[in-house]
Amino acid sequence: MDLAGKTVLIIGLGRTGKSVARCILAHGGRVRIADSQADAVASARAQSDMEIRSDDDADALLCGVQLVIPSPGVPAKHPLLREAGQRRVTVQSEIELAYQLLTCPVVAITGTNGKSTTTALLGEMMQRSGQETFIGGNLGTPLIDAVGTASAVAVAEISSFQLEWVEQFRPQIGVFLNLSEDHLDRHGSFGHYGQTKRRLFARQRRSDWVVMNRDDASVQALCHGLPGRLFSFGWTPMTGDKNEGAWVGAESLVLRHVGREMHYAIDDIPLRGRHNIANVMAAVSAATLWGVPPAIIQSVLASFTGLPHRLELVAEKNGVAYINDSKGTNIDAVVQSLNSFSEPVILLAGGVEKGGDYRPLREVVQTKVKKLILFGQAQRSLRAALGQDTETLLVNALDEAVQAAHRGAQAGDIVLLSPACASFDQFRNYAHRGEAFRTYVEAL
Ligand code: UMA
Repeated sequence: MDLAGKTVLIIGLGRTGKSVARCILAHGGRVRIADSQADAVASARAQSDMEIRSDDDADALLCGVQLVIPSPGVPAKHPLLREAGQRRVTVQSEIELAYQLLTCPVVAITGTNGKSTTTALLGEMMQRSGQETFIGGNLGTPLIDAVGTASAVAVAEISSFQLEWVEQFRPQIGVFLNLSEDHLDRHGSFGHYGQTKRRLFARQRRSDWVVMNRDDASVQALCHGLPGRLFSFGWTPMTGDKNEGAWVGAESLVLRHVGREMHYAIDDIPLRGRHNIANVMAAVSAATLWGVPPAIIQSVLASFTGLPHRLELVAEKNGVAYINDSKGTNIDAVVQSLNSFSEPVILLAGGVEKGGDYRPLREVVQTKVKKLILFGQAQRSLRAALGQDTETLLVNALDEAVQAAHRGAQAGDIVLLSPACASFDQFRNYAHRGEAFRTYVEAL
């Protein structure tokens, strides 16, 4: 992709937009940026000599533009994207542009839950094997930041939002972790959400790998007919010596590849929950296919303690553990998190709904949750769906939720923030919500 002299319109002035702007300028292109937030536009204009405008004047914004890069948070129905389509201006996602400019191979991880943990784990394995490894994507640092670095490989978490405008994007290894209802407000239906995820693998070649969760029926169905080679992980052993894959044996994680069987101790992995063992299987599979030596894989497994905001122990007070799982932003993530505990749980949930069906939470709430404390916009729908299954309390905000949990908790209980919703009604993002939870807990 030759950007020299081209005028590129970036939609969104967040992390992605800023990184894309830097990259285009570095490649000799001209940048125009549009954002829907008037105050963000005004303050950015004051600090930059780039052309930054509000997003309401399509004619002015698209005039002379050869390429449009929407940020992941910008939906395909955005008027500027529709107008760009009518004018036949090329639209590409940030990861597509990054892929076209990168000189190193990409390993990409997608799925509904566990992406960040798997990306961080796999990235560390590759890094420790001595390869200069970029680790980022939806995880936080946009993939385009890898362009122009000395990275030998880029390991990227990829969301469905980032896959809406890809054409050539082709990871040498793509990992498909799982699929459950999420982002239906954006994608319209579960079917469309799944098909968008599938685009990560659509351009792979026969020599590339698809690492897939064979226990997930939706993932299996979507992997049917892909061009890459399949390598699967799951809970049940693979039968027949010739079948390659990863599974959990009596005492260890077993991986069979090119006639070798490798065994990894899993009892001492410091990650909580069955879902995390699936993430570990995925990371170990991809690392093995990449050629990371088994000794390095084992040593990373023994030392990896997980990421912030995912089942993160914040404090223990009077025998009560306070756990920050602010990244539990969809229903299945909360089911998995609750299933990680045998102790009684006081669950703090709420925020902005994403269009999923809360019923899959009912059984686990009945068996694990002694009290449900609900806050934010979704609190009434959550109460309608789950209120009959356990004692339920509605509060205005997270600080009140933490205080109410503290009053009702006994030694041996878990207070878990795992909201099942997005954070944007009361917080900047899930990390901001998790940090607020930590602050409120520390103040108890
Ligand atoms: N904006 C508009 N018009 C719109 C929507 C947004 O102008 O219609 C503007 C906003 O005013 C704001 C900017 O766009 O100024 C924000 O862009 P963005 O929402 O795409 O956010 P970024 O800061 O670029 O962060 C994005 C990802 N955000 C989303 O997908 C919503 C980050 O994932 C990611 O870490 C980052 O790129 C780097 O790759 C966050 C996320 O919530 C963590 N992801 C979802 C998830 O994990 O479930 C997919």
